[in-house]
Amino acid sequence: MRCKNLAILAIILSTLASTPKTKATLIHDIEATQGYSNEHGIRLQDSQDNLLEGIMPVFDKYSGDLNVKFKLKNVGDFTEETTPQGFISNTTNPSAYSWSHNHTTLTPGQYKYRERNVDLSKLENGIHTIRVGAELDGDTNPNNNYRERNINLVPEPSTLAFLAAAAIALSKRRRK
Ligand SMILES: [Ca+2]
Repeated sequence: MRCKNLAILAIILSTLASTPKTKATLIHDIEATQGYSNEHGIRLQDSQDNLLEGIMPVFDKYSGDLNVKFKLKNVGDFTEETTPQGFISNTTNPSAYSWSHNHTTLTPGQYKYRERNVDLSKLENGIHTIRVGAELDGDTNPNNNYRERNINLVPEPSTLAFLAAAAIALSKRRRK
């Protein structure tokens, strides 16, 4: 009986050894890296190179360009070509501002940083969403291609002071 069991075991082991292993499926996948930089995969700096921290940093839109930087990585198995992009939207204007980077080639495992200085002075005051990343036809995991981050654009302090002074002056004139 024991010999029979051993014989069966030998057959099973032999069968397992001769079974061809399944080849790993090769995929196309690029990603805007989540772990990069100070918030949500997007690094924001003002014109004095100060990092804008927090979930929704406040940016004086007249104080100079906003530097938007992100990391694009090829986490798939093929060399890929893509054109990274950036978009800025708000509740009233979904395409308030956009830009494209140079055409980019990424070999498997390779990453590149992309950055753009953006003039925000023409945008409305208020909350905007910055979205950066890249499209890739046939991407196995399209959910990681873009990252988003919000920013609150405010008028320059001197404008606020001017408006406050004008309001006070108007109020005094009405009292006379
Ligand atoms: Ca992807």
